[in-house]
Amino acid sequence: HQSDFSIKKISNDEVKRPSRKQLGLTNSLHIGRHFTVDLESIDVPFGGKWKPSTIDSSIISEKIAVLVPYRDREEHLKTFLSYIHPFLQRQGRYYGIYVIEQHGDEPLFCKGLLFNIGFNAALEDDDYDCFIFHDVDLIPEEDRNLYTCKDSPRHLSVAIDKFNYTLPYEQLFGGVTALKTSHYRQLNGYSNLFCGWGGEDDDMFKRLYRHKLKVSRPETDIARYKMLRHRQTPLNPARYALLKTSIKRASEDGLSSLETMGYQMTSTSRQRFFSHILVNIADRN
Ligand code: NGS
Repeated sequence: HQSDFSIKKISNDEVKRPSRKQLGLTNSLHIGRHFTVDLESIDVPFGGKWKPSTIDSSIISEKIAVLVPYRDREEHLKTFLSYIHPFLQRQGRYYGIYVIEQHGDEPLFCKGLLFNIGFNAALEDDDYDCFIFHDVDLIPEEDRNLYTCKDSPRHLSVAIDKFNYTLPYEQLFGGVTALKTSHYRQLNGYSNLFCGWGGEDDDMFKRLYRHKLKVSRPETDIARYKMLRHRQTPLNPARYALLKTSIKRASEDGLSSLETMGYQMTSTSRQRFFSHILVNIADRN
């Protein structure tokens, strides 16, 4: 089913968001040795949801939602969208792209909270079986890296050019991951408490451990990614302290505590290449 995903104005805050002109530019994009993609040439319905014209039941009938937490990275978002749509279409996936954008007074970027909000919003839009949690700065290089969920949660960004295509540490579960809807619920989603760079993915790894869910990974010659260059975003000063209480917090901090988090969903709308969830997060201090 396709539910109504119309704009629901909740607050009248002055909202700074990328203009359509900025997002739908006609110029071409280059990434290192990659070929060039022209965003205008991408054939996807308004709102960034797509399905193959004939669903071959021998392939996969799964519906996947790609969640992209976002703030203030227009160039990356354009590049990401220009690569991800053709990539998922070549894989013949039924998919929707959801960009969850943070605005408001909170100075730090609260990725886990945005993922949890995006998870609920995407499920209001369609009955997704599988979620891909995706950093906007990671571009998959190999079509064989199938965006799908399996019986184990999957870590997909195994080999990133920045780390010479090797895994920096065995417990890494950040960058790009794939989890079944049922697993994400079981895990109580991400912690809402990590704001600023680092740690929310390590906290998630501990949640997986707590539920005895083993991580699976594609081969390093397949799960290859290009990381787009950017300045280091402000670190989360509390991340190491928070990681000491991961297991204790897991059942109360996450999807189950979203309502207490003091954010406002400013709007949900269909943009040219994605569905947009705009969230106002107030300063926590
Ligand atoms: C760890 C961070 C993770 C992060 C990983 C790789 O140190 O959140 O580096 O980062 N953990 C803490 O800070 C506690 S990367 O270089 O890929 O951006 O994902």
